[in-house]
Amino acid sequence: MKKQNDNSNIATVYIGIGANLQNPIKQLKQALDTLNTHPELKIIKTSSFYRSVPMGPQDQPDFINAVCQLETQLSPLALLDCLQTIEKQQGRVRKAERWGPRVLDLDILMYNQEEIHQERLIIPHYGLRERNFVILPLDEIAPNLQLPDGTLITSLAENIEKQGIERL
Ligand code: ROI
Repeated sequence: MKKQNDNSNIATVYIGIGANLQNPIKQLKQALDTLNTHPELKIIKTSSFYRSVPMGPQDQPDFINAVCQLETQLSPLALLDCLQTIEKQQGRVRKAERWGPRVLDLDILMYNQEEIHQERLIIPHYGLRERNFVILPLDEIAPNLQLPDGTLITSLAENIEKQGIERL
């Protein structure tokens, strides 16, 4: 029998987007355009853009950050491949320097309520709880979102440092 309206395998995913080189606002817009036109992805919501001071080495430009909510039938690893392809298309070169500047960073923050510990992929994203440039935009679009352990995004947002980040 033909399946109709079967959305049981559609995942709700949150993606973090960051850039601090080569006109970062343009890089974010272009990445969102690419995500939006990808046949396997559907953008449901996008946060405002935020300007944030760099976490890590300070001798690099400020970042522009945002998050978006997507629906997809791609598996976590297929989605990771897709995001890494977009990063490469926009000229990202992986450098040896840890936490250095980048043209575009696309991170899977959450994939449904799943916890994934694989060599290539840790979900929820390992830095999520500590990074105001992730938590504040997430709180803007999904305050009621819960981490797999039940922590509410909005309670993380209440307690996070708000210096060094500005909503644009
Ligand atoms: N710092 C900020 N503010 N925003 C980022 O997206 C970001 N990404 C990174 C490092 C270099 C850790 N610092 C960042 O990868």
